[in-house]
Amino acid sequence: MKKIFVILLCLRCISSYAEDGYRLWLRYDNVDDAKLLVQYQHAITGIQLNAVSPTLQVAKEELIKDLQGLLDKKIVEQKTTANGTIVGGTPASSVEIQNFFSEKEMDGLGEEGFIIRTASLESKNVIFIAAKSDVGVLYGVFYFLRLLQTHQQISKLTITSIPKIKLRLLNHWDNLNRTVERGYAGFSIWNWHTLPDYIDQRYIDYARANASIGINGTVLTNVNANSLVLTKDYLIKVKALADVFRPYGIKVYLTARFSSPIEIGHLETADPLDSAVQQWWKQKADEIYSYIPDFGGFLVKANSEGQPGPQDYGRSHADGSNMLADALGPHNGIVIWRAFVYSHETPTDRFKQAYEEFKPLDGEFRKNVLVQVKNGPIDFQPREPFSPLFGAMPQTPLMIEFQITQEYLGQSTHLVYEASLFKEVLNADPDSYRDEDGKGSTVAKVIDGSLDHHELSGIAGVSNIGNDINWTGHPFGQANWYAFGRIAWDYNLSAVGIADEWIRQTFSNNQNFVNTIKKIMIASREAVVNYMTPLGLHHIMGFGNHYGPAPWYDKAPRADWNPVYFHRADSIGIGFDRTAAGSDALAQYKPGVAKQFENLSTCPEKFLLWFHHVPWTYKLKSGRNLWNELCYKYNEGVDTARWMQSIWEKMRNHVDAQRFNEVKMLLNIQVKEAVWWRNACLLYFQTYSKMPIPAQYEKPDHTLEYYESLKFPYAPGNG
Ligand code: GCW
Repeated sequence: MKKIFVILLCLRCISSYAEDGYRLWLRYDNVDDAKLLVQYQHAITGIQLNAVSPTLQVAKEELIKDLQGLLDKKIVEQKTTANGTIVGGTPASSVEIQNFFSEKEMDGLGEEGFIIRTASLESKNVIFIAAKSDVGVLYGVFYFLRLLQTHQQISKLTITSIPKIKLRLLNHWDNLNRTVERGYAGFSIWNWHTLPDYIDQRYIDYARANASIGINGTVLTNVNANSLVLTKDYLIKVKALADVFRPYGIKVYLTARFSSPIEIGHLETADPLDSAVQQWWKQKADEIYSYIPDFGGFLVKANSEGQPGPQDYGRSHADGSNMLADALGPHNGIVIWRAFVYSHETPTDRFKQAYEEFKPLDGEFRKNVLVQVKNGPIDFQPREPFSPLFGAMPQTPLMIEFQITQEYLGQSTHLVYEASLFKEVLNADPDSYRDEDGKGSTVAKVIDGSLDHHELSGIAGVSNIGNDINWTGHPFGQANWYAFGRIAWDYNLSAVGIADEWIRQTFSNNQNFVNTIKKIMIASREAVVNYMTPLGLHHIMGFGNHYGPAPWYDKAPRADWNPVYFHRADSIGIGFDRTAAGSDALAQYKPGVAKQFENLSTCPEKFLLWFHHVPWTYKLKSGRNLWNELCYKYNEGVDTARWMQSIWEKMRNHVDAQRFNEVKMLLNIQVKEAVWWRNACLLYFQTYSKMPIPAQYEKPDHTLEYYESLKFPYAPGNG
């Protein structure tokens, strides 16, 4: 007995000291504030949750297990309601809930919302976690657990929470051979080889983590798709994953390679207007639904970067997506068709191509098609203005696609908190965005369907998850996964507020620690913009692997893959003229936005070089000329990275040794690379500006030739 006790004690020591990050924000360790712990222990005496479905079973197990961890006491099931009972369920599973809540109140919660409320039931103080649907209860349970993990008061709770956006999806760019395109956290977590017979515990923990933040769908495979995943051998594996995820409210989606009828169906064409092709997809859909009755649908990248598509047959994106939509429609499946297209042949500004391609198709898509648009017009740069498509297709439900994986944001070695980026786009230009609708017509309201009255609505994040022990490579990468889910549920949450909850759950509730780390996280997004692409520079990274700076690069097989195409530096100035005098991309925005951006003096300086070719001597608001401002910004970025590094050093006592050291080493890399970006970019741009780097700034410690000579043949993420 004594021996067992000692072993248990040791296990606890290990788990509280050797933190490898695997537990994410779902740690549920003892509440370490003694006073609060006693309060919680009194407030919660047991649970009543009738586990009549797999989802309610999961909710109940989660509640029992996690409360036990948090409260350091055994959580019992109470047959009769007592003071401190948590009463969880739906009107169908719980008489108490059916009696207490009106039908109207429950209906108002929709398919996923929930209520958490302290109330008096037969003169006992209880805590209700109630929903109309089982998954709503699960979401409520996770929300409630979060309150305890973040040390909130729970004596008077009146919470009603309903997601604003219907489809909240992760997009995995995972290949069947387990490499991950733009994945920086190891290999794919889907072990296709051992599926369907072996269910890795990670699949279950993945589902828990997603459910805890309200993510309700996952696209398992890369948009650069492999048609094999649609063969029976793989569909059986997909079914096994769908079965694991179902209780957690997560639907499975697949990417559909447009040429599949040829590759695996042995047809001669994939023409969407060919009846044999249409029939093939119908049968394929029937087959998929025979395995996975709640299959979500297809995500498609077509006629983009070499992928096959309807244009190969002279058909439009609408023809292609509608054909798939017709196959999935009878099963309530949907098609998510990506607008990330730009063609080899088209010589126009790449910025303009998605809009030119898709805007004319507005109104031509089936009801079960969503068009998925990247947040910005180019490609997930550290900062992009919002895509003009968000104002241009009122008859089509548009999904927004963010990239959680940090392809252009330091990959998995830089601490960059992306909530600020997500929020910036979703809140974009409320006043001027849509003149006819006036104030408040934000991108978020396009996305949630409210502005144009769409039933379907969706938001996607390209996953940063891999099989690294801590899931995301960088311990702070977890915060971006977390923030994506939280914002997808409620885009009104603030970046600071989300950081606050994440830090408390992931590390510690120590107020000093929480406040300090929040500052780092919030500063980190602007820092990466500054040390990589200040003032609206974009797409100046290394070719292929997208690692490190390469503003000089001009050897890509197509012009619009070259950094020089985007920055256009010359002896006069730098930046891409997208006004009427240049590519006129600005004309794609509503007049209010276009007007603001086209005028050099009203264009926000953060977007300056996105829209203007600006003379080196042009005076900015700071009083500095453009060259000096560039020097200033690059140095500011480096300074912020160093500041983050020094602040983290002071946090040693608040963090377990393992994660402390991991973050410390990564911050060292981040600082090194920030310096590299600054030096390489300034030295290169200086060859055009011909102006000195002002004396107050650190001088580059290498030559431009040195930076240009660096090669990284095995940098990760190329898939
Ligand atoms: O950002 C670019 C990436 C490609 C990616 C593509 C896309 C999946 O560099 O790796 O391909 O965008 O979004 O389709």
